[in-house]
Amino acid sequence: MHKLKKILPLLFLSLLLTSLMVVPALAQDETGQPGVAEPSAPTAVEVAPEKGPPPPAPTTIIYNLYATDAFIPLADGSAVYNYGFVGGRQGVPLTFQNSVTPGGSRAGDTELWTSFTYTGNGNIPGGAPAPTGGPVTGDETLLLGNAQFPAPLIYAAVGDVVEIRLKNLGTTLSTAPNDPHSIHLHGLDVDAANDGVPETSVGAIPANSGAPGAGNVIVYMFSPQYAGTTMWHCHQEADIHVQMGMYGALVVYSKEDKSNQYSAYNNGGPGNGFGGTLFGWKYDKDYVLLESEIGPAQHVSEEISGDYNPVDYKPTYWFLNGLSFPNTIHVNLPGGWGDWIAAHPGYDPLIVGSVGAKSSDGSKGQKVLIRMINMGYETQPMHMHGYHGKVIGSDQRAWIWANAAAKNGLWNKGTPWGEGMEKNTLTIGSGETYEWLVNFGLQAVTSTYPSGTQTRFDGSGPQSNTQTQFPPIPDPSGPPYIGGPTVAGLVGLGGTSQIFPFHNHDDYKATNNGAYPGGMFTALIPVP
Ligand SMILES: [Cu+2]
Repeated sequence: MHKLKKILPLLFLSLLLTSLMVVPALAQDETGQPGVAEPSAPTAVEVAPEKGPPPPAPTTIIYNLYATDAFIPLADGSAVYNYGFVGGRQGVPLTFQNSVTPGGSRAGDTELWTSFTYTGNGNIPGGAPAPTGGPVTGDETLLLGNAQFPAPLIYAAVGDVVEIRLKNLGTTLSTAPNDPHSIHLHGLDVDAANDGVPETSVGAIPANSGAPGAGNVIVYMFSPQYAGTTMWHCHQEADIHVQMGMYGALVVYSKEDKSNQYSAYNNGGPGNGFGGTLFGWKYDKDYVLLESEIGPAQHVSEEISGDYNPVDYKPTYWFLNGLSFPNTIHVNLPGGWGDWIAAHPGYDPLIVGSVGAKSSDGSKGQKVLIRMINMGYETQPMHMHGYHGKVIGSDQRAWIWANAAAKNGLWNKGTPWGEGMEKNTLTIGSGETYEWLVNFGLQAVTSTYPSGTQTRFDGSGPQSNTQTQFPPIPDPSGPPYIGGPTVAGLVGLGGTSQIFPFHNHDDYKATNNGAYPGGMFTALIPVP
């Protein structure tokens, strides 16, 4: 909470209203008629075609979400105080990670807790409860103090009507400020009423401090027009609340995508392997990869309602989907990987694709769509080994210009692999998204040196590993040598001998508070 900022919203609003007063004059064209069309309905769906059957009724999808706080476990065993959200789709069984109990010491007023006690997951079989006005009641008490990091993933399809109900449960830590919260639907082109910026939209929701009363539940609605990848976050004192962890991924599927069709056998959303089509490209499975980082000093300051200057930002932990290496590759998580992914569906950061499977586009090798989202405050150069991913879009729009359409029609057939906007390193700024499509058929599951090409040393120095006039290696009677590795057959994880790092190329960000490897580091794994 900013102390000084309490007066700023009023100042901002008065400036805004002053500037709006000149708009009608500017909007007149030469005929004196208003140059601005009537605003369309905020939740309009696709316009009916002139001929043919009427469009199907839009599906209404409800998310019941709650704002609160929690202590979050980090990969090096420390714990951080966060604000965040918990909840999910109405009617879908809800599993959430309970706040850990911080322990150990805090060396200074900028340091995190050095240890924690893991307290497992909570469950609500009937799904996230519909928020009630007034005090925290019923199943809502299970969610209080258990904010998730990242926030629950939201997904829907083009043309759906999405209703997000948000209740502010408040904080459990008595020393922390009991701040208002909001939801900003970043990149969804919603109208101002659903924009979630307290200074320009419906005000943020004050915390429920125990007294009965309305005003602590707010409903946002939107109907996405474009398939793509986006994000949502709190916009109350964004310099604080975003840093404190109040953000999540938001995926809009094409209407016919199987990944959007929730059922008993399909949990829906990213990571389920049902695939779909985006910007004309078919993909077999999709992953969300949400980049962010934290500077501990601000979290410690919020914990005690201290004063913190946000320009003193100094991050020391970096995350992919809220996890740092080695947790990103399912290792060392408190409670194990099963516990974590059950509480964070759609957020698996370990990317696996089949080399030999037939793709939905008819070719060999799975096409895996990585949905890059940067919700941190820094710019991140993310680098994949072993592949060049094809950038097919960014910020909810297709990049047709970057993957020139084949001659036989715009976008009916995309640029072949090996051409177009293919990159191994993608620099993503704060607030940006990219769709990065990887063809797993371009690597094998085995990794071998061709016969006779091992590195060798003949006494006068190292020799090229392509020379063949030397004895085979190993040859105990020959010259001394440095033998290179011989790799053959299927070894290692999941029947593959190939594991490709996928990491932040600002390599100090592949650490946990300076300990390498850690941070923004995961892997691409081709499997048979
Ligand atoms: Cu907030």
